[in-house]
Amino acid sequence: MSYLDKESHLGLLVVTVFQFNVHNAIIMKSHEFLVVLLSVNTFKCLVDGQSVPTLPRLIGDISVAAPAFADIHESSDSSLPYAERFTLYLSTFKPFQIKTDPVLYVRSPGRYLYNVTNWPIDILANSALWPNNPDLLPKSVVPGYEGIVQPSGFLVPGKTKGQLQLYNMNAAIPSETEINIASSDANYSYHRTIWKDMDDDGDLDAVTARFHNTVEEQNFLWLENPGQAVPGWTQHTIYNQGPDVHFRNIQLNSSGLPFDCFIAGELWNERATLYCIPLDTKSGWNDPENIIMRIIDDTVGQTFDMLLEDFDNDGRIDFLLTSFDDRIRIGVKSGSVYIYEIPDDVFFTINGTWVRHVIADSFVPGGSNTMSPGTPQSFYPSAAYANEILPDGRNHRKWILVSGDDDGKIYVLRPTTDAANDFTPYEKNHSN
Ligand SMILES: [Ca+2]
Ligand SMILES: [Ca+2]
Ligand SMILES: [Ca+2]
Repeated sequence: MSYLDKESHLGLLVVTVFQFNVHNAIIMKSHEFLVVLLSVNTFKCLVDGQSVPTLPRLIGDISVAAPAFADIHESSDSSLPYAERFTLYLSTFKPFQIKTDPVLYVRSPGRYLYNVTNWPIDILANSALWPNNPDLLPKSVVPGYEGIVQPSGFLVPGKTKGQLQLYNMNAAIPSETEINIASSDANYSYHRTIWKDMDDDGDLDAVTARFHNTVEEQNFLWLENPGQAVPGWTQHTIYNQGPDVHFRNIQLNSSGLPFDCFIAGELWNERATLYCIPLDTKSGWNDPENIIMRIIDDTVGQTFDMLLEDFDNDGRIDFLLTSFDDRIRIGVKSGSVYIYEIPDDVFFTINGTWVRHVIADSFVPGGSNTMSPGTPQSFYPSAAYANEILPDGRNHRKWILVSGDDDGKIYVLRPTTDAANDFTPYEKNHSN
């Protein structure tokens, strides 16, 4: 969610929905690229127990073949006019075609909020097999580069050789700046990159997770930033057979001591996990002896994506997880969105319980060997609502947008209260 039009406080939510069969790679139906607009004019303040309009208003949809992941990134160049700082990225993939899939982009999407039928969509590149979520490449990671890192690859035959491609979006022709920093490996699927200085030399390295040959191998690793725009960065393993798709970095405490941690949703191991090292160890993440691992939850099925944010505004970061339970719970297999309260002592089972709350459930995908829900994103429905201060001095709680993934819907999860420490289920609305 970004506020792309400052004058009228219009925001843009971009969601793609797609359906694929995890094991047989069968596309279930045709696809749409949906653009959803929210406005303060149509938004009404939420009141406990009172029915108020909550669905975002659809301003249009744009046909794109096989859309997959979408994201909007903001340039750090504050000299640009506000609307021109944003770029929208959209990855696509076609499982049955053993060839590369285009990544698309739209510059300054805020300029076209009232004219979605004429969006100037360009092809950024067509050199990756099964491109996944376009992650931010901030300025200063690689000299002269600011743009995206595009991870790719999946388990579908012919699409397993993924890459981590950097693009400098400030270049006149961004595709000409393409660099695959994971070019020195053979056959892995990548989904996420987090930029973090892993060797304490002052530059940001690429922390990522990957898998190979479906369930046979997963690696959590980092790629060493060589300080220049070159391919094939040196790879360092952090942990094997653990994180494989999505993860986040966070600082946590246990017994009053600070730890640097990654929380992971391990799709193939079907568990949410915690990996930590004591802060300020000299050898850091490069000495396996430093790493303490804990399973947070292995009872919720195929864990997928996550957020680490303070969802109830009590000053403590919470852990939101989407997961698809492949056991039959409600007559059919279904997925849920959970929020876990992160304990003070993350490694202890008595004082360190990760209290789990189901904030939305009954996500039922179509077909077999499918999943739902997918990627979550928090947002405020308007700038005015985001800036409003409650009587106790806190802000409103954020709403959560969730892709239904294989069920083809878009969901808005709205907290039914602004109270802290209250994780009763959110109001769940969907697009169709
Ligand atoms: Ca470094
Ligand atoms: Ca370095
Ligand atoms: Ca909290």
